[in-house]
Amino acid sequence: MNMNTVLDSLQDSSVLEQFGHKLSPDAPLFTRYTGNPILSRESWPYPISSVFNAGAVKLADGDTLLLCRVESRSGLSHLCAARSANGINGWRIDPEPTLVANPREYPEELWGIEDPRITYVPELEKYAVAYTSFARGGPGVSLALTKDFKTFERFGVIMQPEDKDAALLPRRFGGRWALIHRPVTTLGAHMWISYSPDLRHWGSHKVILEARRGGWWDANKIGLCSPPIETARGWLTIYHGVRQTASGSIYRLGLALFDLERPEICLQRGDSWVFGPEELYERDGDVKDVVFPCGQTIDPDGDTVRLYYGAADSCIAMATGSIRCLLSWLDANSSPAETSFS
Ligand code: BMA
Repeated sequence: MNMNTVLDSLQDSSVLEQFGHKLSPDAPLFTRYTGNPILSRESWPYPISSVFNAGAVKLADGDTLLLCRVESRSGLSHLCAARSANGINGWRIDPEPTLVANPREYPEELWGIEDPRITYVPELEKYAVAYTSFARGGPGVSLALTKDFKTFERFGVIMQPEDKDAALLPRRFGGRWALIHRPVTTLGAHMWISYSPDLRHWGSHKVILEARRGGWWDANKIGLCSPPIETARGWLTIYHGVRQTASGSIYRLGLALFDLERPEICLQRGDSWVFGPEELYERDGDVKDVVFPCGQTIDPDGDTVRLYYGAADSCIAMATGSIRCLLSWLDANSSPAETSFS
């Protein structure tokens, strides 16, 4: 992908219009696939309760792989891989669970494993899967490496409870790996970054994005969605904000941009949400009013993002967006992080 060419044309509104995206704050930045949902309980080769919140990656052979959170009828979750040549239909789903909790060796997985985020790490020639492990102490962050999504090298819990919504960045910064995650501390439910020399020992923890307060759409609780997208201008990051209302919470998505070489620095943060529950499959289900992406793939044009998201904790849907348009929207609709009236 030639990101410079992409950015040269950023200011050219005709290019943006070609992609069907307008820059008005009200214009949708993501377009839902008309055949949504793309995967649901009925698609599964074995009995399940629901399938949602999938990590996503484009494999070397061109297939799209979704590592789906599957909730079985016990209520506990495991992960199951689905592969497709076009990333939309024709899914080949593993006939049995792909990665299951192993509480005997990893007691932090007693109540299942959830919400994987996948990062391909060129230095290791492996995929890193950061997922939520759930047990008596609450949710924590666990890590596993894999080459083929058949066998996994487990690292166990790398961030103790209460912590979730984690993804590894694909390369080192000053020799150290970087993990974005969302611990809940007395400070609140904010996004943090931590660094490690070996993927096992983590430190240099810093808050990188705070939940706003009061009436904001992303007040009190935010978290990383899919792994940040590397662009020439920085790490383009989709995060969720949880709005508490009298009739429950609403999970919506916002955008932020972090410095390419110092990913703890937030360069821009959007002033409003850019995607939220609207369609029936997002508004109604096991948990109402939830859109929850854990992964995306980028098309060969280097610009089109396919966002895979769990809808209402009941099925998996897909929406497309344009990296150029998302960055341009941030330019037009963000304030510096420190002046965000929180
Ligand atoms: C979050 C996570 C997600 C879930 C969402 C809505 O806290 O547990 O897995 O999709 O809540 O229920």
